[in-house]
Amino acid sequence: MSPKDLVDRWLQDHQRGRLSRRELLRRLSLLSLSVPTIGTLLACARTTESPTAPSGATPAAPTAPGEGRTPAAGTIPEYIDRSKLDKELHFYNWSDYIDPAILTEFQDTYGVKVTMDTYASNEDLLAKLQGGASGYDVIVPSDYMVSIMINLRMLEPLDYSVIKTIANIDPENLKPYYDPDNTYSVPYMWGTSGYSYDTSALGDDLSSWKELFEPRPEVRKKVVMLDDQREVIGAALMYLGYEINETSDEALAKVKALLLAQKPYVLAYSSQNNDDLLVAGEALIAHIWTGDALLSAQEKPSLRYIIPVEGCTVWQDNLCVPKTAPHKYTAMAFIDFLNRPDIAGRNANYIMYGSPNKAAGAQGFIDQAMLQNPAVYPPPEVWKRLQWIKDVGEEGTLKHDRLWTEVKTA
Ligand code: N2P
Repeated sequence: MSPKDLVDRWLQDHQRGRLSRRELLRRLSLLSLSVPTIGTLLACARTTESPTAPSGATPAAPTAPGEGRTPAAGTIPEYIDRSKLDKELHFYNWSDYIDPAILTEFQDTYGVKVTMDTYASNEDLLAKLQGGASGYDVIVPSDYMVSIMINLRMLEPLDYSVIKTIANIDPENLKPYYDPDNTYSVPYMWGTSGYSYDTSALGDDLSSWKELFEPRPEVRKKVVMLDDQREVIGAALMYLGYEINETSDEALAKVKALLLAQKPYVLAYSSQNNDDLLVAGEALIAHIWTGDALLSAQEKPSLRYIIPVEGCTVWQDNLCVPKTAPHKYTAMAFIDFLNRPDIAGRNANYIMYGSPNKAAGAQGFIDQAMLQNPAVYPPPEVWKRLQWIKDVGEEGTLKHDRLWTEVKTA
């Protein structure tokens, strides 16, 4: 079967509901098609999907001055100097973390070819950059990784004469602890790291991390943990009653014992396939990020995402420009584009994460179902049990690295 026939068949399967959007995307990316080709294919696929755009064709007027920088689709804002735009941009992003049609739209509008590579953890991103990868223009580190990269002088100050759409970001999400003046980072998406489980197999009342760390017999070998050292160590620390940035030898010894005892029951440590394993029924419980949890629940409605009673991490991922970026001005223009309310809203609906873009919500670009979903936007009483991962310094990081290696290689 030719690649074109294969793609046609996948599109048909997708339109008939036999292939998820996520799986379609994954298969298309394996074919090494260019971003615009994938975008076009997905756009075709979408025309027959139920619309994700907000109901009511005309978005409401902006609610406050400063909110509402929404240039007409297909135009470059007047404050962007076109003569400074390069022909290409390299984007290094988490996997499944942008609607590919948005990349196509940027490419078509700005005449910039976007190439995207993906990573699965903050530590992978850091290692890649420290290993000498100098071609990336825009990266998406989480909160604590922004702190680490600022300290290592790896980030370029952002140019707010270009990123004017910063005005669309909720002040609540700006001036974060890790970059108090947003000198180096603009919030992209945020979420939590709880777990999803199959209610059809396990009932409705699971609530503790115990279900993963000391699983009941029917769940053994059906547990998936994120492949992420700060997330897994953090969850174990919380389960044991510590705070997630604890680095004392005593606490970490207990974490190690817990993770080693859990390991025989773990089917996989995976941040990219945890949702697929749940949907396929190979896993019954998985440590997971909000958006991946919601996307998999669309495919398998018996899946439920919870924030455990002991609490879990909350994080905010950010658009940043490495000091080594070859196309810095274009990187700033791309970040400006991603913060347009219509673009940010479409993106949040597609990847199903919490959006810091207040204007996108106010102008009706984020689905009501998302805005009202307590799994995406937790109520105040749940917020009380959320904790931010912080940079634990060189010594703390070394201890975490060692612990994680010991668990993974055991
Ligand atoms: C989405 C990646 C989420 C990022 N697959 C978690 N910080």
